[in-house]
Amino acid sequence: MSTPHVARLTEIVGAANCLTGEPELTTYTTDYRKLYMGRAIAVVRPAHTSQVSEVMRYCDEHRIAVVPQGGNTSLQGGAVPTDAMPGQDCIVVSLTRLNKVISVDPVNDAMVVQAGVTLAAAREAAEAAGRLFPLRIGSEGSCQIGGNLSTNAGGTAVLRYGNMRELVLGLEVVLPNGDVWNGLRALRKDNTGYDLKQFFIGAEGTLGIITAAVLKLFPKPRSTSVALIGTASPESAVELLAFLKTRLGHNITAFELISAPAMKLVREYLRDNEPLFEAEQDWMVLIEAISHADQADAVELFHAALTDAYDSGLVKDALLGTSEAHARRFWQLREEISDAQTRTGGSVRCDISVPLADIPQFIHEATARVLALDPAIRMVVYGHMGDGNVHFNPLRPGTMTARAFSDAYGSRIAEQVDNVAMSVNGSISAEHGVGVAKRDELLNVKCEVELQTCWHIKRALDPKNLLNPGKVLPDFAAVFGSTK
Ligand code: LAC
Ligand code: ZN
Repeated sequence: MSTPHVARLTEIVGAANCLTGEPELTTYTTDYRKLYMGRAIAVVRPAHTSQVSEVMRYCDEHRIAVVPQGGNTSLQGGAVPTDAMPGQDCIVVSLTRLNKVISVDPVNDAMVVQAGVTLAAAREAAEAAGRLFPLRIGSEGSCQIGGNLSTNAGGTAVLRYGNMRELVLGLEVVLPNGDVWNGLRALRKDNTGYDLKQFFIGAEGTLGIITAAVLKLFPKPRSTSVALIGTASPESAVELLAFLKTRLGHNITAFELISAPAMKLVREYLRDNEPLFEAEQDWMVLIEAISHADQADAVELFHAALTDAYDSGLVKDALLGTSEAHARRFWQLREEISDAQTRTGGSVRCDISVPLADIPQFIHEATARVLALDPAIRMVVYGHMGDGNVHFNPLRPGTMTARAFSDAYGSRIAEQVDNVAMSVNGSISAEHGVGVAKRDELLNVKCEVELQTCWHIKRALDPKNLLNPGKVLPDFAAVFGSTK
């Protein structure tokens, strides 16, 4: 379909990159779990920042809504159109072609990449220069740096290196009116006023389109030790982490909790029939520690700490990642849980965080509430325990269809679990963002002052509400109690 808008957008990016036909449109307007979908008149794939700017300026003039999209791996429906603005034209702007690593500077420990560079490609570019870019998430082959920034991605190395927000020195952003802000500074100290880049990080594309970033690099560890351990309970896992911190300090990179049903599910999905632990373990933790010492010294320290933990009863059994293959298997078992769930269908995904010490209470209370609904629900519980972040994802009983489960329990489970998290001062979205999935719940968990301030920022930057409308912020009228 060629409308005047499509014709003009085609002039900017070329016919091959202004997609209006099927199946392309549906590919970009549907999230990868196929839970969220909306309509767009076109998918536009600019080749560089000035094209993003031209597209945005045109959309501003004509009040066309713009949904920025990276690798389309959002779990919250944040990167596809909704029908938030009925009757308004909408386009998806895919950043996929902005895929260049511009420079890597191992002296300043920084690299400049465009937004469409995949996380895996960014990590490889750092590695090639003898450095580490530490963000690590399961979707690294498809997710893109722009999306990682826009959602303030977390993952399995936050314990040591922080979230994406802490891994950025500078940004380039196209604003809703098409202006380009070049903030690609590579400074570790810069107190010249508001830290503007932080507004765009975690804003899920509602304030501007991130087109490039300066990322922080780190020394590559000389050695890495991995173990999969069995532990009696979430309580002993919390104690174990505290113990290991005293022994290994800041060098624990990952401390990932896995419940028995989560492990069972992922092993079935991967068809992993190799023996694991001798006895069934109710709770497991994947632990990774790095060191800048020699491998032999680092391993000795790691094993000595685990042996002492075993002697004091915090560890029931330990599988040491003594070879690359072992370590890879343990990591695969952890990282594929999410896809195993997607493939199985019928889970309620709650991405909560609570203060570390409250994790056991949260898990017990939330589990009791879910099992009270139906004791056959499978308690797929896993996540980044070292950050207080639990993916608490009850899975349908084997005898129930995904649809029947979601209809019967979906919203009740999410509400109950989120209530328990809030009762211990937690968050209902630790790392997956808000998108549309969690948007309206913010009305219950954030105060009026905070939500109104967020809307003031949104209005200042995007007065026509063109960028990713209907995402992140609850409806203006609901926040202000009127439509003024
Ligand atoms: C994970 C994703 C779902 O931790 O956040 O596997
Ligand atoms: Zn996660």
